[in-house]
Amino acid sequence: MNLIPTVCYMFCTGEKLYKLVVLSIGLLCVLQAGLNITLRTSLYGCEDTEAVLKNMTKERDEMMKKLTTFADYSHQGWVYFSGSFYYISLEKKSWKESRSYCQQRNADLVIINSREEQEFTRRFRKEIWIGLTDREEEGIWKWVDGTPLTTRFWGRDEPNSHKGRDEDCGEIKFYDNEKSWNDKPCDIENVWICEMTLAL
Ligand code: 2F8
Ligand code: CA
Repeated sequence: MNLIPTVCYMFCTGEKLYKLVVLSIGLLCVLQAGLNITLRTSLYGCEDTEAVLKNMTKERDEMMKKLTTFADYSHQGWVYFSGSFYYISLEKKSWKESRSYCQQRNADLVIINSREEQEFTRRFRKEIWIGLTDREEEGIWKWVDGTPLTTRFWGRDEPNSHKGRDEDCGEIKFYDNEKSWNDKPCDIENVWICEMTLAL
């Protein structure tokens, strides 16, 4: 059967031609709508994949950074304990110089804010500078990050500004006792502990 004359017989005159045009437009619209939906779905899918990939890359980079920090500090003799790295010095310095040493290494003198951390620092059994001072205002003891003292481990009768001297810096002295802190003149030379808190 010859198709062209047949189709023409069905549609190519008057009202029939009009119907063919309307039908074609209708079909095109349906086709277009289908295409739009398909394209949108696949494009949104791409965006999602891209976002997931971006997130995974970010997480991987952060993890790598943490691992590198961990390796670097451990390699340089720092000890990890409960979310922080600690460095106990071999030499002795004044409180201020000790603090500078820590600050140059992205750390500060140790801030003791739990019994566990107190036990950890005490076990080194030395007279050690800690990050505690009342230099700004006599009698108002603050940690080096500006936070006030809440958990206290002062030794018996301490702090006492012994013999009326300025004892504005905190040390661990009576390490045989949990109550081991003492106030001492800041220019005396001690060993010290730095703390570098990890943002985990
Ligand atoms: O070196 C200062 C230090 O001297 C004494 O300890 C050995 C004082 N202790 C007492 O008086 C009990 C500390 O308070 C003082 O800081
Ligand atoms: Ca004292």
